[in-house]
Amino acid sequence: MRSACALLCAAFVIAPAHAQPRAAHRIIFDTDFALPPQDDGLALALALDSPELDFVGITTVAGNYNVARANADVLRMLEIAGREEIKVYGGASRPLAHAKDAFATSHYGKWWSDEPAPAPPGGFAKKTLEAESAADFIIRATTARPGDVEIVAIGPLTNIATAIRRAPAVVRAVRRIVIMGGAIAALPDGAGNITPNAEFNFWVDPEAARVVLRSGIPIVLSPLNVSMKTSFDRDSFRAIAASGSPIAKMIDARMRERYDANPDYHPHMYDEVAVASVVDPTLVKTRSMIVDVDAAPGIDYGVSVGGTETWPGSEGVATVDVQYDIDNARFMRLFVDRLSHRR
Ligand SMILES: [Ca+2]
Repeated sequence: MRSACALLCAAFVIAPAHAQPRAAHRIIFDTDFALPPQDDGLALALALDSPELDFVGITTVAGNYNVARANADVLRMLEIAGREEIKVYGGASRPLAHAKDAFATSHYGKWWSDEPAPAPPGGFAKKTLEAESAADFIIRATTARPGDVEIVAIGPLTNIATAIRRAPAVVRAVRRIVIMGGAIAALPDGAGNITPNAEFNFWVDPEAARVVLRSGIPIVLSPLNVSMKTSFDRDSFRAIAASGSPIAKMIDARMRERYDANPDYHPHMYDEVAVASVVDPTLVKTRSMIVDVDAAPGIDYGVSVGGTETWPGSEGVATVDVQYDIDNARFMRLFVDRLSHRR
């Protein structure tokens, strides 16, 4: 009996019945968050339902709305999902240099705004932000375990650029950054979505995008070229809505009107692709390219430029992995299955 007990006890210590396999990716989720239908909200839903991902923390940044809205919405989403254990660190309320102007205030995004956040559905969360800033958290979490932490960056890159400037050791410590940002004119579907050639996240903070792309950290770029090949159709929406989880109910309540009004409604997916490509890299095709961002004031402010060979002005620019194609049917199957808790 004694020896049997000793064996059982040893087995319990080594492999308790409730032990989970270690997630393949430990991530910091950096986001200009708002609840669905915004893509950040849908991307977080996908990430929360993907056991391949282990959240080191969530960091917020101004972009689609101001950082107050990002904080309020992400804290509430974690409560709805029952994931209050994930810590949230408030980030930059303004880009590094981009100033508010008439174009910004009359076009998409409220990164320049000081408005208080509206109450999310169900009211403001009881959960609160951590005291530490997003940039300081990124520095602490990445340098504590060099080579361990990946950043999934789906908003303007202000927090990450600030962390790099404040603590250059971050560059060697971050395993890689997967960025939703940019549009590559040299590849199909490479037009911009805020100015003719600039993608929104890079345009909000071109200086930050330039710092991050030139940092030397391994980078995967998920640009508009791949977003433009996706669609979230009504059948996929209905499958998620029918699953009845708290997050699915919230998505249903906030998106049903759009699908009811137009059966052909099929928005593109942006941040969701970045998350999905971490979960299953075979969903996308990727090529190596030299990519930089124009941060000079003028017609190309915030425009990403990518090429396969150096050209005058590109000397010393980093080479990154650029996603340029996606299997949308398989991507949407993953998205629907995860949000419907079928896996
Ligand atoms: Ca975003």
